[in-house]
Amino acid sequence: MIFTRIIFFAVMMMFLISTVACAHPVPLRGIVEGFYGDLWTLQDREDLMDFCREHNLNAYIYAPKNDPYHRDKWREPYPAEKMDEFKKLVETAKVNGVRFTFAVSPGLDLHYKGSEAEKDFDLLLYKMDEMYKIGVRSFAIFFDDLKDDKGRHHEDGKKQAEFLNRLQDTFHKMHKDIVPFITVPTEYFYDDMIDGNKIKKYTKDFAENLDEKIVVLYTGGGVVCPSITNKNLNDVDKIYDREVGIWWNYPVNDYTLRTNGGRNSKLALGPIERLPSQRMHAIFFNPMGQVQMSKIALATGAEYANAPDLYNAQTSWEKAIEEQFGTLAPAMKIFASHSQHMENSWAKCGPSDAPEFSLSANALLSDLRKGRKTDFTNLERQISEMENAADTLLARLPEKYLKECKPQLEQFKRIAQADRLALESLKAGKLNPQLKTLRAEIERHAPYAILSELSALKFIDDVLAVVK
Ligand code: 14T
Repeated sequence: MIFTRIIFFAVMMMFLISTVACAHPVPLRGIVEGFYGDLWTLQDREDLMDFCREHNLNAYIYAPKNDPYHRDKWREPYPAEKMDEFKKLVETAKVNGVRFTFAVSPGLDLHYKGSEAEKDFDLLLYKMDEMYKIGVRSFAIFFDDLKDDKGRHHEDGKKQAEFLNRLQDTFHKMHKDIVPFITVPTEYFYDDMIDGNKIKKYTKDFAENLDEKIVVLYTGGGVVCPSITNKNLNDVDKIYDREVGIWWNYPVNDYTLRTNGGRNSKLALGPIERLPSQRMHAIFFNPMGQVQMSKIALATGAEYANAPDLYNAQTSWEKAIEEQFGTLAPAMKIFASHSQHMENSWAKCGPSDAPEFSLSANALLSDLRKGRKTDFTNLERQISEMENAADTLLARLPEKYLKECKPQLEQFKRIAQADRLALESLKAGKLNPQLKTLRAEIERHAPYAILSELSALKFIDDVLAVVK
């Protein structure tokens, strides 16, 4: 009797698990090397292929904006030594179970009419055929970022779609074993596809004429945006009359200030979050130039893409850091928690930086303002942990990581030290003059390294505003 009950219970549980939270991986899931700035090296990419296998990611798109042969000089064929590199990479991808997609962005000056158009068509076909010869079976044509100085574009959706259809048809007649093309429209974020409640002409034309097999990627409501809901995704599925895919612009940081020796000043070290649980055709994460530091977000993205409805950003983030940093994980969690949120005038993505710190800091300041009993110990503990974390990481982080985050770690240490001086000044009711010097020092390094703007960094300025 008890035995049958156990069996019954087990079967019910399995049924519940399989219906309520069934893991349905996104069919195409991986990384798009699609950022501006210095390109990754062959070594970086091969390392990433390993990472993809380990994390069950099955796709990679080659689309670095600053590869001249990808965009600015797309008509020119790759030199022989570049083709050798591609050959190696395509083999590595295959060995690791990763679908390699070769992308071209011809939109800057592509011709759609007349003999010029025929020439362009043949050049593109030639370029793709060279890639076919070294084993590539998946291709993408991107039409993003074609706006002029006034933020307007002059693209014709119908012509683009017809061009793509014809290119795919012709290429498919040459090679039966290619998979459907992938594309990014010129209007690639939702707010740009609609005008009030009307679908804009370009998007309507592109969507209506595009071969139904072609995979369309879009970035969400904006280029870099905080979330995509199931409804958001559905709206775009409807426009394109297919299951579209997502090009997710996190942890990419190419839009933050670039004075850090060609690298960018803020690192996106948080988890992927706020993405749909509903079915989608594909998801590609656009990473940072800092390839190793990208792996925190990418590992969480992989968990998400493998089981969108089971995903928990916080636990996945902790697990990613533990796997990647071992004994240094506790220190890395503290540092990374201060460098998650990416925001400027047009971009916004990622969890708030160090929410616990800002909560404690704001509570402390408001207690002081209201003349209430204040507790300094909580913030004191957090600041000590920050200083220790910075020292530990600066001393013990392997070179491959340090190379990508040293300016930010040093800045983190300065901020923690300034936070300590700020707290002491608050306690004493009198400004420690060293705080101003250190604040100026932080400002001097800000173009190279920025973090915790609204949390640990803000606390310094908040204190400077109240203690004289
Ligand atoms: F293809 C698109 F989905 C896309 O995201 N395109 C670019 C991408 O290459 C870049 O890495 C990303 C983040 O900066 O955003 C797009 O590029 C932009 C978009 C802008 F609105 C760069 C500057 C902008 F002002």
